[in-house]
Amino acid sequence: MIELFSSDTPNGKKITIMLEEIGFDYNVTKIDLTKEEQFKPDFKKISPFGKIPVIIDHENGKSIFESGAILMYLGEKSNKFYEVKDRNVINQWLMAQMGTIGPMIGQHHQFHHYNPGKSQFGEERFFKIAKRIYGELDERLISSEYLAGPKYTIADIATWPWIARHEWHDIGLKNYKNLTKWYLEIANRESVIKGYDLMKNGSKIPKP
Ligand SMILES: N[C@@H](CCC(=O)N[C@@H](CS)C(=O)NCC(=O)O)C(=O)O
Repeated sequence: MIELFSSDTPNGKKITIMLEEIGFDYNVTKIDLTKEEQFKPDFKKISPFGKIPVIIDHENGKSIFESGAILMYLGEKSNKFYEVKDRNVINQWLMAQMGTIGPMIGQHHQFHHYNPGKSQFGEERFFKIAKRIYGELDERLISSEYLAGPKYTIADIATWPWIARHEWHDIGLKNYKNLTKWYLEIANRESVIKGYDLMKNGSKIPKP
């Protein structure tokens, strides 16, 4: 059984989607970031930076933090969505999500969605960067069905929940035809629908 420590955020949803996709038994222990539960000493023992998501694999007692590392671990353990022969390509797109897509769109959320009017520079900068990311993903998806090639992989699972916040972005997902096609195709997967509703409160995937 996998215990997932998480909150209802894109990084959290990556892992519930993966756990649903691979069919592992899991339960979610909710970490309330608004109550600063991420800073509790017991949680910091398994998450040194005080961030969700984290898993404990109760089969072997291992704990893993960082969503990319968790996806790699679950991909290796299940032998799904992370084929050994494709790992060089998958790793590049996974790292692009971890190093660029998530952090930059995360800043766009901070300036544009949560704190509009506080910094014109921040709003403009991260709007432009987020828009550029939409364009770059759209371009990649002209020649490739999924981010890392013809197969759905952990790179798609890592990236998709960030695009699922498209309503916050105000960039106009439907203007990006290839990205929209990819987004909707993944949005229709049974496991993605289930994993998206991490809190089991009937949360529905926003369609462009
Ligand atoms: N690179 C990390 C980022 C995790 C992250 O930023 N988690 C946020 C929620 S999405 C968090 O726990 N924030 C609480 C805090 O920083 O205090 C990962 O992908 O796991």
